[in-house]
Amino acid sequence: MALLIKTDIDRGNAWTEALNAHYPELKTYTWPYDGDPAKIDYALVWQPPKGELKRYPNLRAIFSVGAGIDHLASDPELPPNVPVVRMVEPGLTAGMTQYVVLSVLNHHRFMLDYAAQRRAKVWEEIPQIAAEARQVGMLGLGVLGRDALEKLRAFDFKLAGWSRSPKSITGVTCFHGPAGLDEFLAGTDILVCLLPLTAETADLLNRDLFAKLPAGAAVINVGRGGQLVEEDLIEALDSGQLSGATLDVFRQEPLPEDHPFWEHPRVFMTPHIASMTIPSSAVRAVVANIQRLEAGEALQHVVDLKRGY
Ligand code: NDP
Ligand code: OXD
Repeated sequence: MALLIKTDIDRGNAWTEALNAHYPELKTYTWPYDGDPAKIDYALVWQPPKGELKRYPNLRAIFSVGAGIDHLASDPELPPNVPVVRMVEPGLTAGMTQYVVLSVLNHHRFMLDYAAQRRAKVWEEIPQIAAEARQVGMLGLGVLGRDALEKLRAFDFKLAGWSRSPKSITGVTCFHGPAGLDEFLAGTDILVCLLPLTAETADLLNRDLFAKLPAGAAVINVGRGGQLVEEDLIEALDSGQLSGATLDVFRQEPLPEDHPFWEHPRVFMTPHIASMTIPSSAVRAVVANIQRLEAGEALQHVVDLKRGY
């Protein structure tokens, strides 16, 4: 039984160590792999080169290092009959919830304004708005969106969410489908995007959508860069329709040096770190799933590639 690891940055070693510690029977190889492709049973990958995974004829499952699987779904040569498993594990969820709560509070407490005032050496109070007078709206009520909303309840915001299928979540006004979007947006003061990137969600955060939010709303995008029309965001920020944006994901990553976001005073941004998979924690989810399959049980968190998530 062998697993091939292809991750970004230098997490290869951390994954190898974690897998060896939790599952010594599983042989691990790190990419690039020049052994016999037929020996590889499993792949644990982040952004593998297109066409790479079709080289392994005996793959039994492909595990995404991240929750998003757009990096796999966009491979036209992805082996069609191999299940793709997204990352669902408590560490990744906790990291995202921390980031979302932090970002919502940043906008709620006018931190972009206070940062600007500080640069200008201005000492001035901005009248505070009560949390219960603001609605946080979550695009995407999946594993990550729901956990963030649950933790946000502690602050007394009005909470709303939008998903593809109908949902019922205590304390959250739920909307769904294209027909439910406008009403959801009309009441949302701080919009968080935690949607997967699919044909339906690409370019969703655009001029028309911003115009449907109350004037002065804030936008937090932690889904995928392909969901945001960047020039429309700049226009909405410059006109005052939006008061600020927190961005963690971009159409091009790393963000090009000459991109206007770098200098924009109403943009707070981070380099796609909202939640990072930590091998020592996430290894349990991968090992448990392989053990399930080896025991003849069904894999958990297999994505529907036709749906795109
Ligand atoms: P899930 O698959 O658990 O949830 C996805 C949610 O999006 C579901 O509620 C789904 O609706 C909804 N959705 C999908 N398509 C549509 C649509 N067309 N219209 C309305 N709602 C839709 O995903 P996760 O919560 O685990 O992750 C969400 C995304 O977060 C990932 O795909 C990834 O892109 C991003 N992410 C970003 C990270 C970062 O560091 N920036 C880290 C981790 C994830 P329904 O419930 O009806 O199916
Ligand atoms: C993910 C990510 O999808 O880090 O997990 O973007």
